[in-house]
Parts: sequence; C-alpha cells; structure tokens
Amino acid sequence: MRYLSLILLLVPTLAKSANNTQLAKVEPRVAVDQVGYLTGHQKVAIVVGLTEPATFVVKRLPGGERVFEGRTQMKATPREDLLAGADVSHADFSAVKSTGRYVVEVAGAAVSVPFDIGPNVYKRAFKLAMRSFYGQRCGTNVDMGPEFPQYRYDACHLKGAYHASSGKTGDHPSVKGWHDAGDYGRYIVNSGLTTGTLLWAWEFYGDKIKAIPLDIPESKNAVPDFLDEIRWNLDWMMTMQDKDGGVFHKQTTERFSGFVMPEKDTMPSVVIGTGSAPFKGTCATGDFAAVMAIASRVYKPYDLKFSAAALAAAEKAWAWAADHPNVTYRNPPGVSTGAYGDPDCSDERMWAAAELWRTTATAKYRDAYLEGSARLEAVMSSPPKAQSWPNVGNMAVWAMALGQPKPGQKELSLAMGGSAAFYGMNLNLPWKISMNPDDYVWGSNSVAANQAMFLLVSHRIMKSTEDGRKMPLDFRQGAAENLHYLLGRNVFSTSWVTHVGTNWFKHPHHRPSGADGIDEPWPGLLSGGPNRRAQDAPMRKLPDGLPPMRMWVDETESYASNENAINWNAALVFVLAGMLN
Ligand code: 9MR
Ligand code: ZN
Repeated sequence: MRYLSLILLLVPTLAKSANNTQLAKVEPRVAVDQVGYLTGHQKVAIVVGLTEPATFVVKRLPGGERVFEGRTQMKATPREDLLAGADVSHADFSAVKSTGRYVVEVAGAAVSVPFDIGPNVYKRAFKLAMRSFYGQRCGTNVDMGPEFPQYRYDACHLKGAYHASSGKTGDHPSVKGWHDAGDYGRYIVNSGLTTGTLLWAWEFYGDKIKAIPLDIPESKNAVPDFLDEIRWNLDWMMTMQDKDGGVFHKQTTERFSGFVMPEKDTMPSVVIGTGSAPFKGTCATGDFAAVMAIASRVYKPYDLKFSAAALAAAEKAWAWAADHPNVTYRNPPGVSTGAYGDPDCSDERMWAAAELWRTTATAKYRDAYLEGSARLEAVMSSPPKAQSWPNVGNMAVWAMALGQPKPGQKELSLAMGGSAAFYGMNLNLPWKISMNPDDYVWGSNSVAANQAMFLLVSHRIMKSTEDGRKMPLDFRQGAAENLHYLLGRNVFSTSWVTHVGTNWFKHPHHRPSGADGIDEPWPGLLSGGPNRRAQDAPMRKLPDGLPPMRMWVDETESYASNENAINWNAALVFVLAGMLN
C-alpha cells in the first residue's frame, strides 16, 4: 500500500522529467510558413532549440543566392514558453520583398523548407482547402482528379429514414450534404457555422474567390464553383426542416462505421431527433435560420427561386425557435455518433435574428436581437473568444455590425476590443499567435483559424468607419500570423493541411484516407491539431502532460488531435480567402 502511493506520487514527477529530457532534445529547427509570406507582410521564421543568438541567411532558390543576412533574436526559454516548452528564437526577414522562392538557413543549426514570397502565395492552398468539401460530399460519386486521380468513391448513404427519436416513421429521402469530418455523419449544428462561415467568405471576398475554379462537376455551369459547392450542403440542410419549421439535429448512422470507404458503410442513415416532443432542437433550428438567411442574400443574383425558398425556410425556422427558445439535444439511447450537444441556444437564435434583420430589414428581427444583446455582449466581452460550433455569438454581433451602413458603437467596440487583444498576442508572444494554453482544445487548429477570422472580420468592420480607417493597426497581419502557424510555423515544423507545403501531416483520422489503399491522404484537410487533454481513448496515441502545442500526433487513431472536420476547414478557407490577391 505504501509503495503504491509512493509510486503514484512519483508518476507525475517522472513524467515531467521525461518530458523535459524530450523537450531539451529538440534538434534545432527552422519553422516557416511552408506556403509562404505575402510581399508587404512581416516575415518571421521561428527557430526552435537555439540557446543563443546566431546568424541566419535567406537564400533564393534555385541558385542559392544570399539575399539577406541577419541575427536571430531569443524570445523564450523552455520555462518561459508556455505553449511548447522550447527555446524559441525569431529570424526576421521582413525586408525581403522580391517575389520568389527561398529558404532560411541558421548558421550551425538548420535550414527551413522552401517557401514563397509574393503577392498571391495562398491561391493553391485556398483551392485545395475549399475543394476538400467536394471530397466530403455525400450521396454522389466523387473523383478528385485530375490533380488527384485515384482519390474517388461511389455514391454513398443514398437511403434515408426517420429514426424513432424523430417522432416520425418511414423513409426520408435525404441526400447530398457533406460528411462532417473523418466520419460520415451529417450534423445540422456543425453544418451551421461551417456553411455560414463559407457564405461569409463569399460575401467578404467573392470577387477574388470567383477567379479560382474548383474543378467540380458543376464547373461548367453559370454559377461560381464556390457557391455550387456550398449549395450541395444547403440542399441537404433543407431536407432536415420539418413541416412546422423546426430542424432535426442530425442524420447519421446509429454508430460510427469502421474505417471503410463511404459506399461500404451500408448502415441506414437516419434522421435523429431529441427523442420526445418537439423532437427538433433549437440550436439546430437557429443555426439553420441564420444560414438560410445568408443564403437568401448570396444566391439572389444566381437563383431567385432558391433565394426565396431559403428566406421562407429561414423565417419559418426562426418562428419555431422563437416558440421553443431552448430545446437542447443529447444523443438518444442507442445513438453514439457525434452529439454536438450545446446547452445554450440563445446565441444561435441571436445569430438567426441578426442575419434575418440583415437580409430583410424587418424590425421584429432587429428587436429580437436587441432584446438578447445585453446577455450576448456580457458573454463576448473580455476575454474574447473565437467562434466555434456551440458558440456563434460573434457571428451575431458581426452580422449586426455589417448589416448597417455604420456599425453601432457596441458592436464596434466588441469587435475591436477582441481583435486588439488577439493582435497584441500575435505581435508579442514567442510563437506570434493569439493562442492561450487554454485554447488547445479538441480542434485547436480551428481556434487559431477562427481567431484569424475574428481579426479579418474586425478589420472589415473597422475599415467601414471613418475613425477606423485612420487606425494604423493591421489586423490582417495578425490573421496571417495564425495562418503561418497552421502552415508549418509550429513546434513540429509541420503543415497541418494535407498536400500543402513540404512537410505536411500524413495520417488524418479520415475514413476515405484510411480505407482507400493509397499511401497519401486526401488533399486540403486541416488537422484538428494539438489537444491538451489526451481524449483519444481507448487507443491513447496522445502523450500525457506535454506542453499544449506538443499534444498532437500524426496518427490515424488520434481522432482527438488529428481528425479533419468541415467547420475547421471552413475557418481555414475564410482566412485563406482573406489573403488572396
Ligand atoms: O469538434 C467537436 C469537439 O468540439 C468536441 O469536443 C468533440 C467531442 O464531442 O466532438 C467534435 O466533433 C466531432 C463530432 O462529434 C463527430 N464528427 C467528428 C467531429 C470532429 O472530431
Ligand atoms: Zn455519404
């Protein structure tokens, strides 16, 4: 007994010293954004593992001509670096401005992978990240050729039916939609923020997005590819609305399939409800209303009929949500796919109100927003939080700000306050990102991306006011810093987007990637990223107790750190779109 408690006492200490040895052993590495840097932006490589300043050179490829020389600056010791527990230095080569391909070499230490500098370096990354949605399509055969010719599957999940928990019986012809993630479920709540984010990307950056073809089956029609792709999911979402306006939470199999191709998952795909009246949920219905309200605006120039149908669906959903202010969802007995259970649906209703106000200018929606806004603002003010599937309050506030000729003072200060805090971190912290140790949750890479989106949206809101235009802050630069982290400037020196950069991760928890017999994974997928809690039971691939940024493994089984998901990819698409020229 005494020994046992002694051992238990020692375990954490042992783990810690083991970690420290491991941390100390990091070979010097030069972590860069493996895609590159925009011409006018700050350009910093993060050097890990140097204990004193060193000389570095920037060489232009292919010849190796030395175009810049500088000295690294120490930023943190392992003790000071709360994110990765490493020696962190910066090599700042912002002065390099000619378009080209380069490497950064640190004397006696290491050399980076090659990267580009130029005015439009993120175009391919944007295309692959967005095209990955095509690779998530349900209900049709998918073929990622010509660039990725063997990546294909046949039409899947064509049969739909009502589950007992929906209060209905019989078939439900529900096709289309995107598979949520590495699994084949389709979930309205997660589709909500995903589809809303993508539609916003279009509203913000449509002019630049338009110029980038996605090579999808609809590429030859008159509608921009980006909107064709989103429509695939909107059409499915429409089928999830009940006659009374409420929207069912999800359509999945009762449990997750094995690692098989989608067409080999032959369990019935069922519409799942809350298990008792009213069967639909408020979070799903609120998200749906918000998304359809945006869709009504976005598709108006291309498809009047659909635009009107989307608005009617949104208004009906809104009315249902107003009558059922907080019907929450938990998996009914026998169902073990993702829950996306959110205990508080007020932010979803607010987002719906704000988007409907923006689309229709009808006073009742503005009034509904104003009624709930004090609570929302209290939640949103310091510390600022990135939007996430259960937390769409930011979208509500921003929609309100963007929907008026001049944003209200409150919305403005919320957006600016949050961004100033994030931006300050981007400027000052050793890793130049706006991530706190607490931000390393399941899907932390989407926190980085959504914080970047926060900065980009605030940038737009700021520039819409006269005072804001005069402000010298460049929130776009802050957003780019978080993007650099995702594209390789992290402790692993790994790009967290498949087929993007040089040293990109190889083993997403993604069923088609695991089951297709091809070595390399599907393109354009963002890894969920480090998760400070080792939540990947029972396989337990994640280490214990390392600093948060190191809690990631490139292993298929690590679903809690290395899955892909549509909401995470959507935030990435938004940020990449914001960086297009
Ligand atoms: O992204 C979700 C994360 O916030 C939750 O902590 C986690 C556990 O509930 O679930 C994540 O979502 C998963 C969903 O439930 C099912 N499809 C895969 C999603 C990504 O891992
Ligand atoms: Zn499917």
